[in-house]
Amino acid sequence: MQTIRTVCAHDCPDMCSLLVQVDNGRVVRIQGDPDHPLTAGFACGKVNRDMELVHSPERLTTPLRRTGPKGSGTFAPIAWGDALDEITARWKAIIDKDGPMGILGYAYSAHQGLMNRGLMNGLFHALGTSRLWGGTVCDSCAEAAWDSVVGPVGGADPESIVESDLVVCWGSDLHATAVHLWAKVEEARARGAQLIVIDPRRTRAAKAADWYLPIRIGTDSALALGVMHILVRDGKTDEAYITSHTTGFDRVRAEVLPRFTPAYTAEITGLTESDVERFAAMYGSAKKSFIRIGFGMSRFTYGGNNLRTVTMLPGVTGAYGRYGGGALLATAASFDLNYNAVRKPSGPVATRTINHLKLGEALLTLNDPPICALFIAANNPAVTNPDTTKMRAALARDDLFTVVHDPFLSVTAKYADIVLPATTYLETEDFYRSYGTYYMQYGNKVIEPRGQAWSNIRLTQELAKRMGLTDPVFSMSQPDILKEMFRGAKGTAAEYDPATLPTQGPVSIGHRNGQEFRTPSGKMEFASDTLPYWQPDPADTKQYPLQLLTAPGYFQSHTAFSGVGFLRRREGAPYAVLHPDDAAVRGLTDGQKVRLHNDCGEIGLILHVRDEVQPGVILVPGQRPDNEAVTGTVNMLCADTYTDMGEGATYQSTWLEVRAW
Ligand SMILES: Nc1nc2c(c(=O)[nH]1)N[C@H]1C(S)=C(S)[C@@H](COP(=O)(O)OP(=O)(O)OC[C@H]3O[C@@H](n4cnc5c(=O)[nH]c(N)nc54)[C@H](O)[C@@H]3O)O[C@H]1N2
Ligand SMILES: Nc1nc2c(c(=O)[nH]1)N[C@H]1C(S)=C(S)[C@@H](COP(=O)(O)OP(=O)(O)OC[C@H]3O[C@@H](n4cnc5c(=O)[nH]c(N)nc54)[C@H](O)[C@@H]3O)O[C@H]1N2
Ligand code: SF4
Ligand SMILES: [Mo]
Repeated sequence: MQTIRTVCAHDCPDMCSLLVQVDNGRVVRIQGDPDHPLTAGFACGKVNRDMELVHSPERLTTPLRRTGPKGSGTFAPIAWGDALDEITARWKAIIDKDGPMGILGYAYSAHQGLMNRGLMNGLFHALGTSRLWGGTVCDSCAEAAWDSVVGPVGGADPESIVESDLVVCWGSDLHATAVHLWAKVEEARARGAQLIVIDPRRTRAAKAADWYLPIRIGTDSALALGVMHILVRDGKTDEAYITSHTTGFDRVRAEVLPRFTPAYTAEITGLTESDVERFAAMYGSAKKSFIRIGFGMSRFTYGGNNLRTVTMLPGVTGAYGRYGGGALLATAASFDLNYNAVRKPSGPVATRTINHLKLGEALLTLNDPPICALFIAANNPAVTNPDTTKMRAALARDDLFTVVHDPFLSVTAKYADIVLPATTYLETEDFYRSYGTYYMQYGNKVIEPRGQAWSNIRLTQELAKRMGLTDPVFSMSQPDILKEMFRGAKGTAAEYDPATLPTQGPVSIGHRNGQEFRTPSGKMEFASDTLPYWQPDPADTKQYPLQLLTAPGYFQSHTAFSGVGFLRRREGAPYAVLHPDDAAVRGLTDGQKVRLHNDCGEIGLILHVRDEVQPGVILVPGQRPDNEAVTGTVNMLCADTYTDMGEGATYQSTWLEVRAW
């Protein structure tokens, strides 16, 4: 029996350090590393079952070539050499005929390792293919909104939360998406901090909070403005901080806040006037208020405005200046590593960029040249992209040569011409920096690849060689690539020696200096382009009565764990949650099969009737593959329209009706 330390590579802000026990080449136990201050000795309920993921009987073991229609999932095994010959021959033919822009290839976020993800994108960058603007399905709106206020820089250190006196968990279900931060919240509460949860769903975190505010979906900017109104009215603003560290507040104060009276705020948000008053009073009197902002509030037409307005609150009270206070959306922007060494080793400065959430649209409509070859690693857009019906129609194109690299036969892989078996993170070596904490860490390989699986790195380097690329990173070992990422690195990260990192365990670049602002003015900006506002969502045409709320599953993360039978059963059959009043008027009862439908499509799920959501809202947790549901998947109901900032996905600007199946 051997214990090996590695890093969890799943798309999760915690980026845990893990201790993995291996016996005879098999993973037998996974625990959290007690020497990582945030992991603090425990892994989440998904990852402590990752031996079932890595040894799942559903893993792909060999490359496959399609033998039936696209989408049918009928394949025959082929040899790696034959698969690679076919891929490179097809790519070279397209490049000869149309140039490299006829190809689109990418790796997305299911492997968070900087090399397993970055180097694969570097391959397509070097080839000069069309490029994916990844992440518009996730955080591009939230990031643009945050950056407009604070600049491209990380937020408050999650470890500082233990010194906070008021924690506001705003649009983020820490019980699902950041359990280790939750543990810190509990520590803060033990020292006297209050916890407020603001979420349209009565989440597990909400149930455990000191106070839960069941906000109406999509109205967060109104609440933030209402709070500012009261802080100004009651003289609770920190004028010295506002003057020295921020710009634009005078305009917000004069032109926006007068309208956001407690009564108007209550009317928009669905909260009571006294709740708005009480929240503002608590926020205004806290010295070190810490807001954990989640992406949930950004997934609407005006989601960017929602998130940026919430981001402004700590500027009004000066909490941004105090350790233990401020706001945290993400941290990744503060790791100033030389990412280009892997992501952009060579290749033209610009080619053609395709928005991730419009992938289906691009495959169906782009010309000059059309996209004739698609390569996807670590992403399952046939389930997780909005308008999955369009996405699948695009993947079904007969003249599209599609390669999917994945440990499992995902729904997307079923549309591929060639499927390549990928390793999981436990079978690779990589370097990680968290997006929700300030830790970086080198992750060791724990076991040899299962079956004939190849890591993203190995596949990238082999494809690069066959395509004639000569950039040195395509033939370097991981420790050597790491050195390239630190060449030209800046800030605190640059103080570490890449030669010693592989054996060093977790290291933090966190500090106690208060929020840094990387805006054009160098200050926190209340009015970058436009003033903050609240407006009703134009996607609500009043044709359908229920608004969609999507939230992470507790035992699933998108589709990444769908190969683990235990977790599938824990999560249960894909379901929708309706308030008892809405169920009663439709004559629907708990446990029955229902049909959710709108102009985009229809799906079949199991109904749960609970007051976990407010009337007028229907919650569908996670994005589950069709074969687990009665029929279909939630993104068949969502349009591929853009948010106001960052061209992100608007999953929740979706209205629908529900009927008995
Ligand atoms: N278990 C689990 N963990 C995960 C994931 C998962 O799917 N499952 N996904 C991972 C990934 S890729 C990401 S990006 C992160 C995302 O993690 P988070 O940033 O936490 O974001 P979301 O998943 O968008 O939603 C979080 C919460 O926002 C709430 N919400 C929705 N609309 C609104 C609104 O209008 N206002 C407010 N105040 N709240 C709202 C939802 O009810 C939900 O509780 O989590 C990661 N971790
Ligand atoms: N309705 C709705 N839709 C959403 C969201 C929502 O809140 N609501 N959230 C969005 C968000 S935040 C995100 S980030 C996206 C996530 O969307 P996806 O990126 O599609 O996430 P997964 O379903 O986890 O798919 C990742 C795939 O990568 C594979 N994989 C895992 N590890 C590796 C590896 O090491 N190498 C390779 N090659 N493959 C690997 C997994 O088996 C899986 O098939 O979904 C978005 N979709
Ligand atoms: S909490 Fe997140 S980082 Fe930690 S083990 Fe679970 S998925 Fe991995
Ligand atoms: Mo995400």
